[in-house]
Amino acid sequence: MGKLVADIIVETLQSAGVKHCYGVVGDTLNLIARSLEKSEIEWVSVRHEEAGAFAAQAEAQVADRLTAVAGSCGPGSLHFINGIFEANRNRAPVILIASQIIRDELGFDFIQEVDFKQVYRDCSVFCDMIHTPEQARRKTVIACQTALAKRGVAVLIVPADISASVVDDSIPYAVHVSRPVTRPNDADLTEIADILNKSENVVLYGGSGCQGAHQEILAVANKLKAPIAHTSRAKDFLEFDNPYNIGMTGMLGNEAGYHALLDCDALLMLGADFAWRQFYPDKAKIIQVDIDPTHLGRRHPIAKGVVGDVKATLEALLPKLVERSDASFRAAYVKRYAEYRESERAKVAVGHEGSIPGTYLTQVISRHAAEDALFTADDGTPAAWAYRHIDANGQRRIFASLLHGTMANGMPSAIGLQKAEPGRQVVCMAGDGGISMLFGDLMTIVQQELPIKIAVYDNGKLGFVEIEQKAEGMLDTFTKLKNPNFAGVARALGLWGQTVSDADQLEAAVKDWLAQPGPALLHVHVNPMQLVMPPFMQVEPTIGMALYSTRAILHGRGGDVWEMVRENFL
Ligand SMILES: Cc1ncc(C[n+]2csc(CCOP(=O)(O)OP(=O)(O)O)c2C)c(N)n1
Ligand SMILES: [Mg+2]
Repeated sequence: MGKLVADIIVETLQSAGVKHCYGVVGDTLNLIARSLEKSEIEWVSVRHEEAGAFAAQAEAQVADRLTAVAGSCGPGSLHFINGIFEANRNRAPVILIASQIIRDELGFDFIQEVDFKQVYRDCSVFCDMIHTPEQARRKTVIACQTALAKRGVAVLIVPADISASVVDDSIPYAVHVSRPVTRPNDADLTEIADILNKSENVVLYGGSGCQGAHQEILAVANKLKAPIAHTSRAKDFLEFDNPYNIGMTGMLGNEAGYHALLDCDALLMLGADFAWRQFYPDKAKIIQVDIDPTHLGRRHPIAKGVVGDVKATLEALLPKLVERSDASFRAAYVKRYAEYRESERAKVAVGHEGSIPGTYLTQVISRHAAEDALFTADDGTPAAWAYRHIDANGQRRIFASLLHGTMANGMPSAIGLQKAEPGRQVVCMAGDGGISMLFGDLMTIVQQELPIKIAVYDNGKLGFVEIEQKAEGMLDTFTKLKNPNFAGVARALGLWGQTVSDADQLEAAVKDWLAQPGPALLHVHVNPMQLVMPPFMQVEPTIGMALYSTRAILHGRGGDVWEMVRENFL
């Protein structure tokens, strides 16, 4: 008996583990929509496809399962693009069903014709069209399997006449996903152990590949008396219950993490692909362990690179390491980190005249949020504050756009997290620029009845960019935002909404906001001049700030300079 191709596609998605499909329906997608409606997959209508892709990648990451998005032909499926880049860079298994005009019209510049294969080639691990109805099951299977196995986005282009076809579907192609345990061979492990055993001061540097390897990393750090630095993406996995932690390096990092990496003799990089080359040591021997062979030595020259899961590799390496007794190197950096934390904590306080610095708001949120809360943070100052001031505890997770670096990721990613984890508290830290970019999807939150808690960090500007401009010695250019009362807008859309401008009222407002049973938006006027300070004072930004200050004063804006100095240094 024949079967409708739309049904075959949806059945295959379901068998591959898809629980939600995010998108906007339309013409070429209608038959697939009908099949989805009959299936166990839940359709989540979004207002902008980009938001759907952000949601899907967040769900795919937190639930570790394939998640779908689907769009109509032309602009419908094109709109996903930025979220698809985010998904693919985050190694989130996502499948995009990009419906297409009928095959007979392809290649003649038909209305809404877009060559999705060209468009999505650079942001996917699989991108192909179902060319004939007969290959529908096999191609959908291989799309799902590739997304899951290679961890990224599969784009499946489906012409409308193909979804409407009926074919014999008797060949049992099915999705197979295997999760092998990978570790380097014994000779490589011996070589690594030799380098580490002979080096005086060793630092461990963990990236997102350290998920699930907390115990093994601590065991290695214990034997080598090594401090543990980490990337932002590894904060969730390495900061908690870790007496050897020295925090992050990089622009969001701290001086202990930064200097330890530069001062060590051997650096053991574990599942870390940190992109900024200036933060790598030049004199140390670098050993890199990564599950992706293409990552080895691609940021900085290394002494030895091996392919493996961090957990399995360290388990096998441990017996080869010689236990040390001298922990003075580690102790020095752990102490430096503790002092940094203490001084940072002391700096984070109510601003002048009861104003609210973004850092202070973040600490208050961290104090009152649930122990197992899931956080999202918009690119911009919210992400910087989240990584510096949300306390990790092994249960909490932070999702920010660290690899793609896109604005507006926060609120829609929260949608995916809440769909995946209905019982957990989901908190979004949004920028005023970020939230406005995909504002329409606040309505998705209401329509889906998702109890997401959104804090809008309203500094009246594209703050992070303004900081960059000042560091380059520029006056702020095109960064001002004329904002509405976000709480009023939220209420008009059906969320709970409240505005806070006074630090005195912040604590109570945050508690009230987090206690709301439904979706709630807290609009907070934060200090507009707060700077994100790097872990060291570089010469260029310092000169840049001086130049900015001189120019601002010459343009009669001495008040702005005073405000900046007062918010950050006094
Ligand atoms: C889609 C996109 N457009 C532009 C940028 C450049 N950019 C990075 S951060 C930022 C400012 C974000 O402003 P806001 O959301 O208000 O956060 P703030 O830094 O002010 O707290 C901009 C414009 C980007 N990263 N992504
Ligand atoms: Mg802003």
